[in-house]
Amino acid sequence: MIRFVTAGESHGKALVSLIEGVPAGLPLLAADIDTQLARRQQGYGRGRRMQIETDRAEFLSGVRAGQTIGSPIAMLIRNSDWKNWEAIMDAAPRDEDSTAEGRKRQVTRVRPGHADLTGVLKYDRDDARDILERASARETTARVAAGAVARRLLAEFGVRIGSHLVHLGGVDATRPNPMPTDINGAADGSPLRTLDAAAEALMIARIDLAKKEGNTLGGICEVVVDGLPVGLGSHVSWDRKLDGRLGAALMSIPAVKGVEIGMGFETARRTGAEVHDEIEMAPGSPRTGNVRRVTNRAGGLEGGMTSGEPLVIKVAMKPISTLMRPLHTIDTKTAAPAEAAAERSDVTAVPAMGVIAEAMTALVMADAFVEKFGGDSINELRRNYDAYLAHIATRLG
Ligand code: EPS
Repeated sequence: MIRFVTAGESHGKALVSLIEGVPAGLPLLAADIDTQLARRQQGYGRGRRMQIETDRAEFLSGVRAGQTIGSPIAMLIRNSDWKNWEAIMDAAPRDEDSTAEGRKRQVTRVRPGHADLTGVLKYDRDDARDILERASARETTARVAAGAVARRLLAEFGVRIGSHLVHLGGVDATRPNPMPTDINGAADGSPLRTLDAAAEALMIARIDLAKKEGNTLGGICEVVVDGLPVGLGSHVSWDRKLDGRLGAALMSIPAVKGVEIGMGFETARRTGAEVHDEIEMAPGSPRTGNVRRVTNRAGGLEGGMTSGEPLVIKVAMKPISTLMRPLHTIDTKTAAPAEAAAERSDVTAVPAMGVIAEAMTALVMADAFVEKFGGDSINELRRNYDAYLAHIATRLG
């Protein structure tokens, strides 16, 4: 089983990512992680914080001489902004903590749509900073670091994960047909990670307008995974079905409010003949059992298992809840009406969300891969994988 946890506050000293269950013998370099961290930092519409940070991972454990050794892999990613926040965020008690005012930069004008208010009530805090420092997009850096390890594992077996932005702030992008084979190669060259240049120009204008108006924008990204073998996941129990596992992982990304697999919600509006993918033989495709689906409206999953067709998932993100022209709220210190807190904010982070969605997808699929093929080393995993493919290839035809 591959599992991971993250730790770290947005303006704390560092972020930590701990991933466990990765077999020994996987080639892994800090550059594999840093490449993905850099991709997450791109995207038109981010604020000044992104100019402060250049995220880099340092291995603390689990990797030796460029290979995993089977033990938990811990990674440290330092926050450059820490130097500006030490007095606010340091772990040791300070004199001002016992004064009536307390530490500076307290947040009590809680933001609608954010974890601020519910967090201070639930965790019994006076300063919403204790909540927002963790309920922050910054945490997703550590997810992308863990996801980069998962992605490296899947790459050993020819699995490729890409994403592109299909909607931003009311503007739809047209999906190219055919899709480029290297989706990220094309999408990463765009400031919004979209494959439709005309839509991109409109989206950029929307972002500029929202910035001027002190507003924020949401959007939708599509994740595509190629090269998966038939039969990851299972139909037999609710918690082994991949639709559910992917849904949970992707819905846990901050500000994500919806996930669709394949045709998603649209399937409910169509007839069976318009929804289900017809099956035909495809000799010479051992990875899929020598069959294929004529269409892929199911998005690569049938009965909670991979069909061998590309996995296609859409992930919807709401607009960021820090508005520079703030919404009405209350001050939790005085209970008086107030304008919500706003210091600096991103207008949108949807392009980055696509990279985070790739990471979460990689973690779920790497877990499903290790679950199916087992093995304490990459060599053992490969033997089991090859034996499965050799068997599957003899089943039909
Ligand atoms: C964030 C607010 C902004 C974002 C930040 C998440 O940071 P700051 O409050 O320092 O201006 O830029 O995102 C990141 C730093 C990141 O790495 O994604 C928030 O409140 O969630």
